[in-house]
Amino acid sequence: MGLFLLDHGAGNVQSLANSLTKLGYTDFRWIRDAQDFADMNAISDTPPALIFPGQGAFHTAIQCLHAHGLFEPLQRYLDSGKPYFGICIGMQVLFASSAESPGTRGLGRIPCQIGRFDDTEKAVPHMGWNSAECIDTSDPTTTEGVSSTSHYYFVHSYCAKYDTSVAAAEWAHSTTQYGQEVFMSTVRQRNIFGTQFHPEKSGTAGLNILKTWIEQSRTGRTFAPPSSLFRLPRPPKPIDGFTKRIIACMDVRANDEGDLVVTKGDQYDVREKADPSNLTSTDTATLKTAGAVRNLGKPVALADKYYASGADELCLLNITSFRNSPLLDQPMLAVVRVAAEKIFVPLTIGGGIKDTVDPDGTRRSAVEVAGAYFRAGADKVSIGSEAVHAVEKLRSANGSGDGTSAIETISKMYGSQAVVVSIDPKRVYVDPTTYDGPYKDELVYGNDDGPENERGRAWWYQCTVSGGREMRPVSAVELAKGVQKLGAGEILLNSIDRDGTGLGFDHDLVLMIKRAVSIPVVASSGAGAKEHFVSVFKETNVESALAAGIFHREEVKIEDVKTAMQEAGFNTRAM
Ligand code: 1PR
Repeated sequence: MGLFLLDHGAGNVQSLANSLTKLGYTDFRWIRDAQDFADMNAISDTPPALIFPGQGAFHTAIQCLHAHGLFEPLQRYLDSGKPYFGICIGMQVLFASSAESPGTRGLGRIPCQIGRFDDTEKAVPHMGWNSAECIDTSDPTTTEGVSSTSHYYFVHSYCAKYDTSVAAAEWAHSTTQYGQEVFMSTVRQRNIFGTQFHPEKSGTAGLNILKTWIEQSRTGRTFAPPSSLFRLPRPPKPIDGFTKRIIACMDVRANDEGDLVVTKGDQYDVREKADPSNLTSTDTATLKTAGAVRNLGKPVALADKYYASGADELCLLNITSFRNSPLLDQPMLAVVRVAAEKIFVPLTIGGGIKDTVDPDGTRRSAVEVAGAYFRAGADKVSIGSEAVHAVEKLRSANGSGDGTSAIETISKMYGSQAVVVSIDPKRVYVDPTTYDGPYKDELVYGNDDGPENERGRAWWYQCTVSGGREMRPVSAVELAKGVQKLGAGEILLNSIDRDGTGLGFDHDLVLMIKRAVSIPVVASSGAGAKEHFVSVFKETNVESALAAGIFHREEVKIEDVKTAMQEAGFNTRAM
């Protein structure tokens, strides 16, 4: 069997290539234009099998298929009866149309329209790990390796609702519940199979699906005609398998020797401090390390370790990107490339996602910089300082984006699910009896049972840029609302006051931002114990929580956090 991957030009296809390499299928070829399709039979001495991976907007995918001359050859390929596996957008294009792009016609294989998730009672996009339950489990050769005891990684705002009264339900192979909505998580009929989730980002469970499909395609599938495949779909079981995500974050920068290391700050200060009470005039070792950048390990080795111990997602932040960071000189690109070859859960890369200029004077747009990270294997990019500047501009333009910000250009090209905004808020303490500033409605009052330095005080959350070095006249709430409007798909919510303190997440801040937006939020900064994860999930209903220091110093293991969450009744991802 010849294995082919369709690259329509606007998706992250590197992750799939890495997964296949990991599984030992290194002899795949890319299909990028009509000629590649025409050559398919000639260059393959055995029957072909085609995978179409991708993410992003429906109209972008269809437009790209047309623009590269791929639409008609793909239709003919599907007609030929040869095996096809569509992933995420590669599954959605099989449908007649999508509410995401009225007027754009899909491949029309599945006779219904893709709809949007309802965001009144849950965050949209549906981002994270969920279960998938096969409609018919009686014949193990038709499950394609999809197991109801596993979790798979989803990231999408539009879905094929599961409705047994319409003909499209014949295509349902497995269903998934998100909130109160049930949708088709996999479709299958004759030679065509598709997953709404990303098997290439779903750890071992996802790799198993890819392997099962390739092996079945290789040994020759027998495809029953549609009529005999049709079984009356039974009503889906109301199982909400959606899990809370645990994210391990690595702040990366060059140390004083020029080596790229994972560091970790206290309230964003990443340099070792000398404890004067321990210093003597002869204590040269302590004097030497004082002021040095803290070194907690190598980025790829740590990423590998966290993947193996069950992290649901990993985040790599280049924390010195506020300096000039030309695309040609981004050491993080190499880190991402190597990490993505070993890690099969989502990878977010942040720092320096902005318009930049190479040393030779070549201008690089933020979308080009992001594209370089996606091609290296990143799944999402995280934008910090530029997001603040974009919302300031949005405010001065009376709330309308002009389409030029990094958030807008990247989400248009790669989909909003690929754009995370990292917020670095810092508390501004005020006297509530005299405060007359614009953020009166956003004041928070310290609890009597909270940390000592907060009791009896009031504050609002001000946004910063350049890693907390500069305060900007924007509140965290204003920023969150603004970036959602501009097209961000997720918020990574840090807290400079809590970072590295181990006091627990800032629940007031998390609740405030959760209420302000309908996109998923990641609670970050301050985790000091496994109980802190349980309490932030219980008290704020946030979708995911991130920690750095306690994982790097091995004070708490990811496995321990997940056990505590299960004991508290939360769904967690099965490895
Ligand atoms: O502004 O788009 O170039 O992005 C820069 C990125 O680098 C931003 O995401 C910003 O948050 C991050 N950053 C910049 N300086 C620092 C610093 O620490 N000096 N790190 C920094 C932000 C915060 C979290 C940390 C959590 C959890 N780090 O990443 O991992 O607070 O820590 P904890 O569990 O140990 O408390 P741009």
